[in-house]
Amino acid sequence: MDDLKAKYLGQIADAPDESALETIRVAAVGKKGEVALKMRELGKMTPEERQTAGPALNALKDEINSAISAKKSGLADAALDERLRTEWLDVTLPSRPRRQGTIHPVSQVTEELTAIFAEMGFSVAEGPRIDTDWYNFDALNIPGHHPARAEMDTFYMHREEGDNRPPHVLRTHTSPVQIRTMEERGAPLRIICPGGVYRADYDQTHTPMFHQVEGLAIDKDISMANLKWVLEEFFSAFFEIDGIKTRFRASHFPFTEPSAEVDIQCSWVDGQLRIGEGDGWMEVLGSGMVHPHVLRSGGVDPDVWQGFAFGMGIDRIAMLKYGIPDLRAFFDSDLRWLRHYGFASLDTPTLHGGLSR
Ligand code: 2NL
Repeated sequence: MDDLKAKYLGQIADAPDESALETIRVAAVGKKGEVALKMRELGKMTPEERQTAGPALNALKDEINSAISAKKSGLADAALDERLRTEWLDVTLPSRPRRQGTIHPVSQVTEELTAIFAEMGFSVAEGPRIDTDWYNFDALNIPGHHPARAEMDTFYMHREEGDNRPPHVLRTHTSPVQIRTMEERGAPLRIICPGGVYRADYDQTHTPMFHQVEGLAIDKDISMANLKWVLEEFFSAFFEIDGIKTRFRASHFPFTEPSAEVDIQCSWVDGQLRIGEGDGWMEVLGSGMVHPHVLRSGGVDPDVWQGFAFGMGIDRIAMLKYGIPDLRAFFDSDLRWLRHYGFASLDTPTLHGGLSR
């Protein structure tokens, strides 16, 4: 028995790894191991022999088991020490470069104009991009037969045969949001409605989705004079040029009466456009006094209230401000192009840096 003990404790001490230890454990104290074989021999012994051999075998078994588990944890400690010695991490290494996005010019311009109109008391109203043809057309004094309805190249939502819900369209302007806001909040009201709008049109100056901002001011004594002041104030702040002049030309829209198209002062120097100087004019928006039918559609009494409204393309004024030649570049482009026009990474604060007058 002492031989057995010396043999196995020696093997355990020399075991190089856990799997060698396991082989030793099976051979020594496994079900068919050497200690078990010896225990089977107890039956052949005299009671006196058994009295000493039995406990001794049990003690041997315990001793081998505890030698194995001590060796096991010794091996694990050694393995960990080895890893700690060889594996290391240089926490001073620079991180991997990450691709950085930039704010989109349309988003930036939307935030810029929102800040300017906010200073003049206009809050932002938003609404659905899919709306009924009533909100998009009828409420705006554009009846079913009106050519504007066809001219706008409207996207209509699909309807199954027998689906009798009112027709829904992708909004062709943000005016339906103005109608909804009139219904919800009533007069007086000062809002702008920026957002995406849709028309089936695609060429150098048209994309099927583009961005518009409409403005609406309703009160008891709002006039075209207020409209002119608000717009000149806006353009001076937006283009960062004091005292930009505007020119109003008589026009026609179904939703305003009278209506005016508005130009801003500009000049061309060496083929380059300069906003706010010289004696040229650049058309930038449509506007007018809200038609009484439209006020009534929004639940506002035209015998008590009156207001001005205007609409302009955000993409277009972004192109003018940042000198971007092709509208399609906005929607089919990459970061190199945006950097070319000076749009900084998102983590560079640019937002209201350009608004000082
Ligand atoms: C244009 C013309 C315009 C409006 C939009 C409007 C909205 C309501 C009532 C009356 Cl709720 N008018 N919006 C008015 C005049 C012109 O847009 O050429 N936009 C680019």
